[in-house]
Amino acid sequence: MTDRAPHQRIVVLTGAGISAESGINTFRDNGGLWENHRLEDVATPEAFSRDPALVQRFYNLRRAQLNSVTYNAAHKALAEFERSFHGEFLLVTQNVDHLHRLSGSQNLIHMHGELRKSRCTTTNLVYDQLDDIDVHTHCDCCNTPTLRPHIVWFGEMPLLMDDIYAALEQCDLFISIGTSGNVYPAAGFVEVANSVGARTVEINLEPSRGVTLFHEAYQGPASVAVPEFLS
Ligand code: BJW
Repeated sequence: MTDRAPHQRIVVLTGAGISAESGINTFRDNGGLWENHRLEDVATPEAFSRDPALVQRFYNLRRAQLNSVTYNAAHKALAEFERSFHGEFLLVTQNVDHLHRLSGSQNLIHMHGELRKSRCTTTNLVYDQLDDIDVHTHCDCCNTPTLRPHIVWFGEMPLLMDDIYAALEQCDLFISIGTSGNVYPAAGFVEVANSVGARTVEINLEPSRGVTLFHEAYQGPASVAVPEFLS
């Protein structure tokens, strides 16, 4: 980033594209996750009420996949940048994997939840969850089989939105990495950043659906384009 100096408050949004080179499928590309499952069958609260075993199986498989993947050069570049940056830095990820945390990112919001967590549907208490959940798994808080994946499904409110909007409303640089811009409210963050006069930058394999909303756009694999942009 040639003119890093003027930026004091940076918000970065990441999506599935940043983890693609770590071996985690994206959602909407060829071979993406939704190809084998209808969205409505697995990623809505209604789906979970209708067939909790199917939904748990889908997430158990994805949770297990996390054991064999690690972060790539794009995650690492963001973590290193955060460590060396003296202003305010917030990384908001739509991803439910743990690769940003593993690479050392600190000020991090998982707005769509985390695969390695579960939540009690009665008390809303959140638990670390490294193993499978099945429909009989009990939570510790009320000891009933009411655990669900700690994932934000369609129709549910993403997490920590007040904190995210507060950062966006003050940022002077917004960078969107590896997201197709299909899912709201994340797809609208660029407009909030634009409205406060921030510089807005997209880094993606191809121009996203909302590319024209950004001041600058760079195309390429995240593992190359992100370190290059941040250097
Ligand atoms: C690379 C690369 C490489 C590949 N390098 N790049 C009509 C209009 C507007 C909104 C709505 C509407 N109808 C319904 C809604 C709301 C709905 C929504 O947006 N629906 C759309 C489908 C239209 N949204 C919601 O329901 C959200 N809640 C909500 O809105 O609450 C109300 C509210 C209002 C206002 C403020 C606050 C709240 C909840 C959304 C929950 C999303 N959940 C999911 C599933 C999680 C569960 C799971 O993981 O199984 O989250 S959907 C799925 O999409 C997942 C992702 O986080 C999300 C975004 O996908 P992402 O990351 O962009 O992935 P892809 O695959 O789409 O794109 C990857 C990109 O990477 C591509 O562009 C590639 O080119 C690129 N790429 N390789 C760089 N190597």
